[in-house]
Amino acid sequence: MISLALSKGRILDETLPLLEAAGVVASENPDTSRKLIIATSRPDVRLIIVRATDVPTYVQYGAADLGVVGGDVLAEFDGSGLYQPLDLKIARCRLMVAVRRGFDYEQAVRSGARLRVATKYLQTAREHFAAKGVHVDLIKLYGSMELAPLTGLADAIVDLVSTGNTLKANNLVAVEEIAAVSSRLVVNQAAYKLKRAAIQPLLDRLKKAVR
Ligand code: PRT
Ligand code: MG
Repeated sequence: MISLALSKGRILDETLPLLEAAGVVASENPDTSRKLIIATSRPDVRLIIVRATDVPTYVQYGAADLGVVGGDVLAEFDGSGLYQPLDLKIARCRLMVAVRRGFDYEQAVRSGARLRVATKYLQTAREHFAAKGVHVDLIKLYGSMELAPLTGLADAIVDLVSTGNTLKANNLVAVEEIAAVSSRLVVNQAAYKLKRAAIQPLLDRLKKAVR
């Protein structure tokens, strides 16, 4: 049996067509089903539905053999034992620094003032500002980062942007790109060795589906 960990929402929505192209069809719609383990048209492949940030953990411990996870989540994950053999090029977005419209970010950076930055991406944000030589106080949030500059909690946020509509609706502007983000297939290293005969053909078909 091969288990593939996925999160509901955009990753699931964009992974299902790739899986179908690779010959794996979910036996029911995971978006509407309350089941957390979903069978597929392949008796040896099942889907496990977990929170996006939990995907690497399931794969690290081998509770799932494979997973689909955003590069943003992987960059923050400090576990080990994951192969990343394939960029699925789905759920694409950009990790950006954003501020309230009218806040002079360039000036704040030039002046050497300490910036307060709210984000759920502490590790990535820390590395980014350290590389730029900007002093920051990072504030960890778990969601709705856009609210932080509007309420005075922070001068800036580090968050994902896809259409830009959320920033616009909240009178924020992106001032810097940190990274382009897409979702990748991750594989438990031990499973890759032990179940190679089953995993490798699936990987090859997914690779084709991505192209
Ligand atoms: O939402 P939840 O708390 O349940 O979990 P999650 O946010 O971890 O999961 P989910 O499904 O929202 O995101 C899963 C993955 O999708 C992320 O890890 C990213 O790799 C990827 N992805 C792609 C995005 C976006 N695009 C995106 N736009 N994840 C989140 N967003 C959010 C962003 O944080 C911001 O609040 O959408 C808002 C901005 O969108 P636009 O279109 O208005 O710019
Ligand atoms: Mg979300």
